[in-house]
Amino acid sequence: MRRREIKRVLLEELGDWISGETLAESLGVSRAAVWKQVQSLRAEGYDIEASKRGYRLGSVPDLLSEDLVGWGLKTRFVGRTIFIFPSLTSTNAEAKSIAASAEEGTVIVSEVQTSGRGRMERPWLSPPGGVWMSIILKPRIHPSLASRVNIAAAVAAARALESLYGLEVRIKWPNDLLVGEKKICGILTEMGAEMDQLEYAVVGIGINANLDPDLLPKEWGATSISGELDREVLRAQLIGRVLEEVERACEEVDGPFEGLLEEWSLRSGTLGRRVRITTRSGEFEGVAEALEDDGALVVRRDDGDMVRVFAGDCIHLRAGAEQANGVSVDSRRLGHGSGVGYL
Ligand code: BT5
Repeated sequence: MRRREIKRVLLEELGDWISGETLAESLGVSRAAVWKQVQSLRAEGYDIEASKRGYRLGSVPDLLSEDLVGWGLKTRFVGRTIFIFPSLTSTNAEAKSIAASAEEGTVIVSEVQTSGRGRMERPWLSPPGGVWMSIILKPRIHPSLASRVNIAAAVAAARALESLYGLEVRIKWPNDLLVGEKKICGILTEMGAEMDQLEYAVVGIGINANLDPDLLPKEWGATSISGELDREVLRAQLIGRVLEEVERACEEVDGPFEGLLEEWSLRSGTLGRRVRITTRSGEFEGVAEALEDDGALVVRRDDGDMVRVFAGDCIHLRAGAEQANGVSVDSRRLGHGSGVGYL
């Protein structure tokens, strides 16, 4: 506890000297006790200088701890309870096991996942250095609108990567974040529901933060933040920013949703693009035209038919003449009348 307190005070004064006496007094311990805790913080990797002027925290290591993630976190409920594990099979599995009774906003983070999952039971490789986390949300919405949570999470993660690192991130329907054509983040939202209300949504977010993209199979076309920036980032800070953005975006999930839908559309790398869609009932090509507020992607098939796709895979084909600039994001203009099929 004392170590945690000392860490908190040093973090608050990051880069500035604080005397041993002040530290000892404010924490009600002896100066010798402060020194002992400083030694063990150093052993954890904290760069703490000591001189006649006292102590100074020079830099923060890329460690994941509840207090580093929670430090300065500006949220009302998301991330107020955080559990960090050295290893889990999957943060989504852990989150689902406690979701029904957990407080809304509870977050599960793991340094590695031994059995990380993508959609349709596909594997999600989760070595050390990444951000693998799940957030338990409980929006008061009908289960048919659960995709809104996924849309909000994608926008939130994109905002976080852009605002912290200036990365130009595009959203690929339904749940990938890409830099260029390379996947940097995947999102898996799972839910529990009653007949007429969502009980919980577990939003699993995997971000390739500090990892060498060459460790991932080349055919996946993946990248990482450190690969793009050529430097490592502080994952605790990244998690904090994602949590803040998730809370902000989620405020819109059970209200008017047009704003988020529009932002998703503007950040989309899929709309206006020629795509190949694979669903359980088959495969077809066309041009992605719009996203609807239930998460459906509207695709204009080559025969002119409009198809609404709720679940499936989407491959971006060549960026050619079909790449529309300023695609209309008003999905209502498509209507629900004849010519619009469902998949
Ligand atoms: C996704 O699925 O993109 C959702 C991934 C969600 C991962 C998070 S991590 C925290 C939480 N806990 C979990 O167990 N999962 C969530 P999908 O669209 O189905 O993409 C899966 C495909 O992405 C795989 O078949 C691979 O081709 C590729 N892939 C696997 N690991 C990757 C990685 N680290 N980076 C980029 N691509 C990867």
